[in-house]
Amino acid sequence: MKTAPIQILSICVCLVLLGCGGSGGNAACADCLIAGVCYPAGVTNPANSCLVCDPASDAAGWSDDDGQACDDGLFCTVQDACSGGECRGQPRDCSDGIACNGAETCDEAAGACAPGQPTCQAPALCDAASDSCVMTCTGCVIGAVCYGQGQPNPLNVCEKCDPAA
Ligand SMILES: [Ca+2]
Repeated sequence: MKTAPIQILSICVCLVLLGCGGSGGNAACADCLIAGVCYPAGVTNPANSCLVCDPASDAAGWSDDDGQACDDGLFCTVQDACSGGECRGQPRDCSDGIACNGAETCDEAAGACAPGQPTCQAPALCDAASDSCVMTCTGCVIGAVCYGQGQPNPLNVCEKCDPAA
């Protein structure tokens, strides 16, 4: 839908000088005139990095910038990319590779992977090193899982088992 040129002149706000006063189809805005603001081609939407000014596609609105890397701000997604004008990621794999301590899940609120429910029948413990159920543990018993001395926390490499501590 076209707006009368005199209105465009009065409401066109030039965010980036290069984008205004061109000789495109619109006398006041060479590239994209969106909600009264003139944007140069290639500029991304300040509110959504997956939308771009592409006058060849749409001179009066944002165009999808699919395939671009982006950041959806979520911990539980990885490899974020633009798709359909939105930033989407693949689910984060929280698995620690150990079966007997259960399946880890991703906790978006905590911004961390959360431990699973150990599968060994009490009083047996899940031995993290051998991934098997054991009756005795010489290291650290944490949440029904046995960790050997010096073994790192699968969910936090900055922590380790220290039975003396
Ligand atoms: Ca596991």
